[in-house]
Amino acid sequence: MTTNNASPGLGNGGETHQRAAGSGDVLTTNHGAPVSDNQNSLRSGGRGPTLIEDFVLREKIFHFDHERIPERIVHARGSGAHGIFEATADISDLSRAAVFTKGEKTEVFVRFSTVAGGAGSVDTPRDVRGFAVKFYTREGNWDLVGNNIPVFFIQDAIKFPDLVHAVKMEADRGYPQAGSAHDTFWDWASLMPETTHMLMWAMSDRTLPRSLRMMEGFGVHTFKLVNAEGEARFVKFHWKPRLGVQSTIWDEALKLQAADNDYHRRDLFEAIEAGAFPQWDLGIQVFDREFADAQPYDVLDATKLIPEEDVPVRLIGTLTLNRNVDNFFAETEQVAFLPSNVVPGIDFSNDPLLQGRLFSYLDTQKSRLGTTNFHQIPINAPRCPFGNFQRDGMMQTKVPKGRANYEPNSLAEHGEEGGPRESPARGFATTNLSSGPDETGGKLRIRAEAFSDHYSQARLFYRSQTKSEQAHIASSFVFELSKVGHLEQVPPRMLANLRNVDEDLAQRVADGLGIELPAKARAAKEPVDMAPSDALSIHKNMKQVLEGRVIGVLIADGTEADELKSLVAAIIKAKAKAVLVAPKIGGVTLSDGSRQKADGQLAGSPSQIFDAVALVLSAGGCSALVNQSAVVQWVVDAFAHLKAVGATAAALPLAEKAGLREEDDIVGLGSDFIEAAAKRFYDREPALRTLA
Ligand code: HDD
Repeated sequence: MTTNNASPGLGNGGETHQRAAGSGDVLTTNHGAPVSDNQNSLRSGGRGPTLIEDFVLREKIFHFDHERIPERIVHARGSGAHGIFEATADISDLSRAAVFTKGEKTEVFVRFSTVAGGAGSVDTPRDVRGFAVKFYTREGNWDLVGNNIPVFFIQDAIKFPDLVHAVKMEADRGYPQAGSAHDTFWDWASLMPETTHMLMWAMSDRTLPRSLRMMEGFGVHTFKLVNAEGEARFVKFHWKPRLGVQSTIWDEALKLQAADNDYHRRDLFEAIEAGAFPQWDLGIQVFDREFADAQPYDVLDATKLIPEEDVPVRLIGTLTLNRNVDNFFAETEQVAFLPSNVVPGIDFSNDPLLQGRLFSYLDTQKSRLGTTNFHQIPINAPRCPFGNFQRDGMMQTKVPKGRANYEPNSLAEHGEEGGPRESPARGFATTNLSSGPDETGGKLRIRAEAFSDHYSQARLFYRSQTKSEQAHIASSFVFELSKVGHLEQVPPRMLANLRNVDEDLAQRVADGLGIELPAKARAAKEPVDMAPSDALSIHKNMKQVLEGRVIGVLIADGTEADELKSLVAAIIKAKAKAVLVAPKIGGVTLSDGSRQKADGQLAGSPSQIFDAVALVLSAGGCSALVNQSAVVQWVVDAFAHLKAVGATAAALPLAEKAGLREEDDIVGLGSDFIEAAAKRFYDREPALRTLA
């Protein structure tokens, strides 16, 4: 058969022949010539000019000069890992896709990302997170390119460039990096009422994930599932993290940016390296045309979600990330996700945002990866055989044999290879599932009337939150809008929109900014009250388990050896990680005279990188530290970030110096601490900081 389907070495979980390139004994040029000296260029005499004939030097510098490729236009900063998806339910009545066959295991590559910042920006800005999954199924690659938020800013792909221009650094000054708290974003957003629902999510703690391992993921759009009989149903995809959803709070996120630029990337890498493989369940919400017609919103509108109370999420498989990348550039940077990558049994809907994405992602790879043959890069190549008559192009690495580069052909009748043929039975076919009126008609640049309600679901989201979550949303609006220079125009326009969401919210933000509440914006369609959905709240669904968390344990000379040992054992038993922090990285001398090495030095391990802290100090250790402001700040921050603070009796003077009260604010180091460390104490917050 004459195909271009060879994908060398890919059968073995992404093992590539490229990897071998750096592993020989002898250093060579890219063309294989052994190199005798990698320290000195070729020159005339010891101090004379360098010679142009030095091909070793020229090739090395030439290659280095071209090492960078354009970063992604959005989602430039990301972290990836390999894993396995296992289908756990029989949904053959819904979809014929092999990836969903019960028991089927499919290799995956997942890349998480922030949206606005450049590739070198930090991990913890207030931002939406990308959650892109490439399934290497036996019927081709399926890419589910989603976010950690189930809705989007806009309804139509034609607005995407405006959204991205507005949110990224401003065109003239080149700042701010990785954040929406600036004029152009809020200028644009306040003029686009359809962004309001997504803004509620963006201003909530959803955009401050504690860990990539503790985020939900969503396919966002309505897709279709198609079974073997060709029957189609609508579907929304969800990823549910086994560790539960957990977020940081704003002050903590800000301090994390200073403490560790790579906070999320490091956390993911270290968890996988330690064998604590992150897991998510894949869930589906399946519904038909009848359900869609009965809703007060349009299921083709990506600014809308379907409450889980209306259509429960059914779990159908498990994703486990179990292998870090070998090479960041080759894998995480070069991976190319395409929403247009679907497989038979999964189909698109008419969502106009999705339809635009089907073009954009294929197109952008040519500019980012430089060639139409980007699918041959090992991380992108299907792991199943693939072949067609597409030929040539830059960086073609396949060597198709024979004359068959067109179809139909009758070469096989003459004893030659004829090449692959189309397969109506096995191939992908677009399936008709009417999604309601206005699907056909004259050619018009219009939006359906059903897309015109921009506020009801924003209200639904806000009213489904706890008091503390609502306060965080109001405070985020205040923070972001206070960074806007055009204070007379932009915040009032935003407040006018917010009045359609919730009057109390609008008033709180106006008060927080210290400005008058403007008249309510005229709504294209009057919002309706939807029944609150508990599933939309993080706090109402928090899993209070220690698994996957990191506990900072402060030690000093004289720390009781047994106390430390039993605390660390209890933390490990609860499947969390204990990080020993000491004034010096070389460690401390414990009460029994033994030396204990530290995992982190105090100044380099501020308490914001931990989920809870324990002060395991002797009286001597405590008095040596109690007057050091950095140590006191360590405790102040942990408490202010609503974390459990545990202490030995001898460490109480330090906790008290940090303003904590023995009775109410400090826990002993036994089982109470293990239980408390799994929580966040949101009820503590109003006494600690002013929230809008
Ligand atoms: Fe997008 C990247 C998610 C709308 C155009 N997008 C990108 C990535 C994610 C998303 C997770 C990073 C993929 C990776 O890790 O490589 N994008 C979304 C979601 C959307 C969405 C959930 C709405 C539901 N995107 C969207 C629209 C357009 C784009 C409407 C264009 C019309 N997105 C792109 C892009 C990127 C991208 C410019 C940059 C790099 C890439 O595609 O491969 O083409």
